[in-house]
Amino acid sequence: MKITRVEAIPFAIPYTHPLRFASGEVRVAEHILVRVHGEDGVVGVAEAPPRPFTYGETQDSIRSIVEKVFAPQIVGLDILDREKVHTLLNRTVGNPCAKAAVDMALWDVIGKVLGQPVTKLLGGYTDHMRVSHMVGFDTPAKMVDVVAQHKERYGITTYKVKVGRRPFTLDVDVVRALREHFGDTIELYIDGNRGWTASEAARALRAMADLDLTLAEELNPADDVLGRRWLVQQSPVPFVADESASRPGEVTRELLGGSATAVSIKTARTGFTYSQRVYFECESLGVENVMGNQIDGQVGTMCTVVFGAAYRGTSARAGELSNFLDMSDDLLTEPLQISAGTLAVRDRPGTGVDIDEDKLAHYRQDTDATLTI
Ligand code: MUC
Ligand code: MG
Repeated sequence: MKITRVEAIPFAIPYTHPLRFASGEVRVAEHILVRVHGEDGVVGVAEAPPRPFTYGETQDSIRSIVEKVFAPQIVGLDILDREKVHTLLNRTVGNPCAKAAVDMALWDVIGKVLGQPVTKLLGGYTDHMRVSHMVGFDTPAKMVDVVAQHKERYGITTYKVKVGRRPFTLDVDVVRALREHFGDTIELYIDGNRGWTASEAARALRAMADLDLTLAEELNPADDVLGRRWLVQQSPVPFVADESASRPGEVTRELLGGSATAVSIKTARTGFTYSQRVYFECESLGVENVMGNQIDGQVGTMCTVVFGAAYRGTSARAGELSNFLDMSDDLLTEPLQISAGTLAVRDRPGTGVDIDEDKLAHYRQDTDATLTI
């Protein structure tokens, strides 16, 4: 079956609780819905969340590269010729979220055509994941409130706390307040989004030594090559590469260079195809993974759990699957449900999401229909 058409539809949905972190802030989900059409009217969907502060992509750049460069390259190819598709996409450097969305929408088409859930085509290890919730910058009292609400309402017991502020004691106070309030009923780990220097991060880790953190992510810039290695050597917990390892080659470089000891896999930037390559690479090297969140909406979150549930290693830890809860609405006919701290995959062909066309019509921003392919 051939690919007949690729659409890139910009939409905007406000957050009820904006997320603030060291490298930026998200108040409105200004994402792109990518649809890949196959013959016989089969349509696959995926979501691209632009993160200019991480990859340099914007909503306009994603839309433009998908419509003007990627669509003409892949229309006419067979849906199973994924290596040809990626060879063509990789003629353009960068643009990870745009490429990932095309890849995942294509996998959705493949699953629908084969009548199989994509999670089974990928690996089929389990049908759900435990959920980890990301908590953005705020005061200790407000962050305790956020955790209390998510624990009570959704049963979530793993939390990633955003750190990287100055002075670092602002964040240490938050983590301490969370540990004191919730005791050992929650798992806590931290993500600095490159906000601290190596020496600030080292002091912060020492100040939190008694707080039983399980992971530390991107506490300082990976470009501070020697500072990063020095920090990783003294980290008492696995040091997670997130934005510093957004493709397989970077994963190799960061791990072999001693600049990370665990890797965040984000389907939003490596799709299913390259997330598989990152996962297999980590598995071969004996390196742990966490399924990360690119502040995804529900389409993107479903893709994350579809991938994470597919493998033993990616489902071992709680995945970051809940930040869509902070959005005022979404695009699915059946919204995702987190209960007892878990999110399940759906036993249906493809990735298991159906777009509510009325909602898409309401939130889409391309009123000029001539701009879509
Ligand atoms: C994360 O893990 O860093 C925040 C910025 C970004 O690029 O992703 C999010 C979450
Ligand atoms: Mg991160």
